[in-house]
Amino acid sequence: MERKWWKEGVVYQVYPRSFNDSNGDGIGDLRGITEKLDYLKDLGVDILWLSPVYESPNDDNGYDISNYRAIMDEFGTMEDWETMLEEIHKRDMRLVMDLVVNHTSDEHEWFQEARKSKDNPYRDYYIWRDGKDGAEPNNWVSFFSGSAWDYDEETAQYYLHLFTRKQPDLNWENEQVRKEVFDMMKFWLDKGIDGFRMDVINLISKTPGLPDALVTQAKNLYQWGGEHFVNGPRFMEFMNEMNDEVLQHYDVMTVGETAMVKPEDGVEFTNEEDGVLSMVFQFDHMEIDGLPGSQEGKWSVQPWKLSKMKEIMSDWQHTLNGKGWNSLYLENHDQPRSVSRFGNDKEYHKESAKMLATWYQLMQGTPYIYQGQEIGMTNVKYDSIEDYRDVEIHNWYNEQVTEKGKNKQEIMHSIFVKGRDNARTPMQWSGEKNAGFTPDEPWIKVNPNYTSINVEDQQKDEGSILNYYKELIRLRKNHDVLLYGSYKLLDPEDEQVYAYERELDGEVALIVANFTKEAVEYQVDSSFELKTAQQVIGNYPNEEENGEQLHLKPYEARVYIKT
Ligand code: ISL
Ligand code: CA
Repeated sequence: MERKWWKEGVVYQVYPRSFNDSNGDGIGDLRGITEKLDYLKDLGVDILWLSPVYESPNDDNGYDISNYRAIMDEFGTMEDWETMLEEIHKRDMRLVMDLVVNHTSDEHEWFQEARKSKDNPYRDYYIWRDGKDGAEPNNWVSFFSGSAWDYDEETAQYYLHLFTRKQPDLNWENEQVRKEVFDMMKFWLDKGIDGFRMDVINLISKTPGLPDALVTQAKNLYQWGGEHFVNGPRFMEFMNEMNDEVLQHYDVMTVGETAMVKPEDGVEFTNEEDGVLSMVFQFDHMEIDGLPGSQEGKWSVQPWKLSKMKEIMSDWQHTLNGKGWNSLYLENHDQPRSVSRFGNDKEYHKESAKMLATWYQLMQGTPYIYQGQEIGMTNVKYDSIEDYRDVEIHNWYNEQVTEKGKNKQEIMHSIFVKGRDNARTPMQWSGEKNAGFTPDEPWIKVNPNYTSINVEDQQKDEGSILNYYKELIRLRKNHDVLLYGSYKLLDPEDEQVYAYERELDGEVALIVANFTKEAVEYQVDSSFELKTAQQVIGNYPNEEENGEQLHLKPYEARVYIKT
């Protein structure tokens, strides 16, 4: 396995709108990020990934870009951005920018031109079709509810948008579009950035003719059309072109956000010989508490089993070992908070947050930390739908409650558990007003628990989640076995303890994590020989164990290394 800086580093995702407000307008900004670089350096972070900071009308908080080469006014200026980059590099950290090129904003100049007339030179930058029998060109459902098509009066045609109607899909079949995207990528790379996180990149190629999706949910008007755009026919061709034209000329990392891919796809996309990305974000473990197949499945709240989690994670670990490279994440700006989802955000808040960190960060791959995860920020419950800001949440609520008359409590419950705003509440810096995020009204309400969960308190507390993260990050970097070692799952059927081993050149690490609030006896596979190993980290004080039987406390995690 080739050594790479992006395999050894830890990535921290910043959602700029909610990170730190430097000028008191209630919105996080670039100067706010620069102010916190020492905090991030101290945490041990090597790479920063910024969610989009480009000019945008913010229908989808920056994932709808109206100018790829300009900074959003609310976030600051290009100069602020350049200062931030300089300060990042000064601290030996790197910057990864978000690349959103499946779609633009409808306010992008290209779309403004395109919609003017059928023979406008920009028309073919997007995907336009005539209606079919007085309705949409096909039956695809949008990721964010309703049809994936919108009718444009001006030219009496429909345009495709897999996300909101203000996010028209770019037509990647058009060579000119690809050239524009590649030029824009060079623009940022030449400014000195260190990589891209590529938004829904495996949706860029659509089946020619855009055929109807199979009707899988007859009760619904629109159908999930993934078979016609997930890893579409020309996806690899486009990515190879992007590599030839752009990426191979720079020392960068890339991470593709690729929903609905299997480990075999992960190998194809990330292998060292002819892969097209450094790594991908897979979603199998994020779908464990929903139903597969469509976006609607996400909103269904399902119980999950540890044995299933083992199957998913181990499948990715085994299949990519020695061939590709994994990303390791439990949270991002689209997902609920992991301590609320997989841990215990009540009496075992601290223990379970540390356990989860230990468990996922020591697998093979590059760990990602989402802002606030390092202090165990939790899900939020707003009383009123009005307090939510996310377009996906509002579309879902309107469709289900307003249009279909579904039970309001039930829909609000799904929003509490799965809604994206769980991750978007302001970063909790201190116990001061508005969590120290902003002096005035924040754009979205703070989570009221900021008085007990915040950075300032945790910095002072040696046993805090924050300090544990620091220790864990340092530990991983100091042991090659934790970076490059192989992965072996132990006890696949055990529903309480997730245990696995890493091995490199005879050195073995054992990671044990109790996922329950009960004390559990765990029998270690005797080939590990606990007696000869050393415990290197844990979320309770170290205990001398006799024999191969571990007495695990609620949500306890331990790591042993044997050389
Ligand atoms: O949000 C999701 C689960 O709730 C995902 O299905 C998400 O919509 C999908 O992973 C795509 O996400 C990315 O592209 C979207 C944007 O809204 C997300 O924030 C972004 O991460 C459209 O650009
Ligand atoms: Ca601001």
